[in-house]
Amino acid sequence: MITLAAAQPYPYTFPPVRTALVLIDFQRDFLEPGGFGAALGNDVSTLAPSLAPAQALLAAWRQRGLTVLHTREGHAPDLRDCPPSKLIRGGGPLTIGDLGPLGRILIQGEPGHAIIPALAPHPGEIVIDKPGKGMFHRTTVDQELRHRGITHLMFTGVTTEVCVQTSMREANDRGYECLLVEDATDSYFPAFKAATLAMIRAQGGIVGWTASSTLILEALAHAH
Ligand code: C5J
Repeated sequence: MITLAAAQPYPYTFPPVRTALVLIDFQRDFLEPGGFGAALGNDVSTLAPSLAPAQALLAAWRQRGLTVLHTREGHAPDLRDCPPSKLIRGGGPLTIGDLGPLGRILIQGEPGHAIIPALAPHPGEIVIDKPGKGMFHRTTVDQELRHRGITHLMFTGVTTEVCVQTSMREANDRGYECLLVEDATDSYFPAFKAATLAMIRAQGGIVGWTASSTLILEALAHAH
């Protein structure tokens, strides 16, 4: 067991072999110009700071043979898994399924749907394709995690207040002990990221804990 004494709102204890590193939607569609995030009018450069901390955590998990879980938001090419309500959101010239500079927006198999090369999954890592914002909605992720004996989840990814927070809340309701890595997640709206971190820690950690990647990496390095 490892304890992060400086986690907020109070110390977080985790068993590394039962703790999955979760990387939410580090996809070209959210991080690069011409994708879904940009089509919604966002400045995608605001998501860049989280990449280096997420890479460092991924390397540490891989080095120790611990469980890694990647998610990708996207839809089948015929959009059968995309509710009409989601299709009409945004109001811009391009929507889900339309052809953009990164291929059809938010469609499985298109260039924009791929995870960025710096964080691309390795063979044996769990990859979950999800049609919604939350990773438990219409996926097998709960079975995959329970099958591996995972009880604790450390969340990274984009965007903080949308897919990351939704997935963390879903996991919290299912009994997983969840921690959001403060510097390994970003939002197009820095104020929304700050509010999400505050919401998670409030009321005695009502959704879970937060901690920096440095704190986690140092604790792992000193564990025996
Ligand atoms: C959004 C996500 N922001 N991955 N998706 O629509 O957070």
